[in-house]
Order: sequence, then C-alpha cells, then structure tokens
Amino acid sequence: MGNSNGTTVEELKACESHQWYRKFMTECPSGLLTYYEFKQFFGLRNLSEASNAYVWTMFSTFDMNSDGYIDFMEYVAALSLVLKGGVQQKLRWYFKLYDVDGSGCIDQEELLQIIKSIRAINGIPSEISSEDFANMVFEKIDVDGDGELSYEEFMEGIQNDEMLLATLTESLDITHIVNKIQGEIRANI
Ligand SMILES: [Ca+2]
Ligand SMILES: [Ca+2]
Ligand SMILES: [Ca+2]
Repeated sequence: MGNSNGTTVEELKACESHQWYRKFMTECPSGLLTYYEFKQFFGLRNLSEASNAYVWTMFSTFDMNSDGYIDFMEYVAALSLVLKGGVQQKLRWYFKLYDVDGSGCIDQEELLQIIKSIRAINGIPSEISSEDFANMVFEKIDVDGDGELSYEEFMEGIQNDEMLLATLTESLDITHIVNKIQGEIRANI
C-alpha cells in the first residue's frame, strides 16, 4: 500500500478517526486483531461454512503483510477504502478478495463460492440463483473464454457493464458490516 497508508491516516484523522480508533483499541487492546477477534469485532457469529470461508478470505485480504493479525494501519486502510475508495481501487481490492487461492485469476468456482457466501451474510433474497449469476458474469466478461477471469477481464468487464458494476458494488461488498460498526460507534458517542 506504500504511500496510500499515509493519506489514509490523514483522511481518517480529519473525520471520525478517534471513534474508529477507540472502537479498535477498546475491543483489541493489544492493537493486533486475530481472526477470532475479527469475527467478534464485526459481530459475526453462527455463520455457515460458506460465510466463514468468505470472512476468512476478507480477513486475509485485510491482513496485507500476511502476519496473521490485522493491525490498526491495516484496519484503517481497509475500512477507508471501503468507505471512500474510488471504483478502480475497490475493484482491485475485490479482485484480490475473490481470487481466493491467489492464482491471479478468478475461476468460476471461486466466483460462485463468493456469491453464495455474500448472499448468506447479507440475507438478501434474489430472483436469480447464484449459479445463474456466476454463469452470466462469465458469459459477459470472460472475453477469451478460458473459464477464468484475468485481472484485465475483471477490471474492464465490470467497469464497462453498468449492471455488473452496480451489482458488485451494491451486493458484493462489505458495506453492511461497515454500517454496523458505524451504527455501534454512533450509539457509543
Ligand atoms: Ca498484518
Ligand atoms: Ca484463483
Ligand atoms: Ca479469461
């Protein structure tokens, strides 16, 4: 993340930083969040296996230096990206999140698992099945038809398709979790 960390902290200081900081330090006095604490932090209990897998992936994506903990800088960087990041930044982050095995491509199984997990967490009923949705995404943006979405296919395909972009940013993000935290922060002021 390099320089963007600095900007992020400045941005954060300018707004609700001390509340975010207080929440983090209250629930995590050591300053390092383990996976178990991460789930407690976001109130994620009694999750299905698929949802657990998604939350684990999310944790790993937040843990940018892969030391097994989320420190305050990583927490700030991830949350501020979710709250304020531009489309490009968010898509880049989603790509990393959806490429569960880190192969550099998103295959159909990875996309399907992510869609299922996110639907399970969000609890939003949908007219189209997860399988049909995953198939549709691949039909639309797997340009070379090799059954995997490369970074370029993902970035270009999603940005050039208003419906997919809207679907991704509305239902495949973690805003509901952030809203939950913000709700708690407001309640504590
Ligand atoms: Ca870390
Ligand atoms: Ca992959
Ligand atoms: Ca492809």
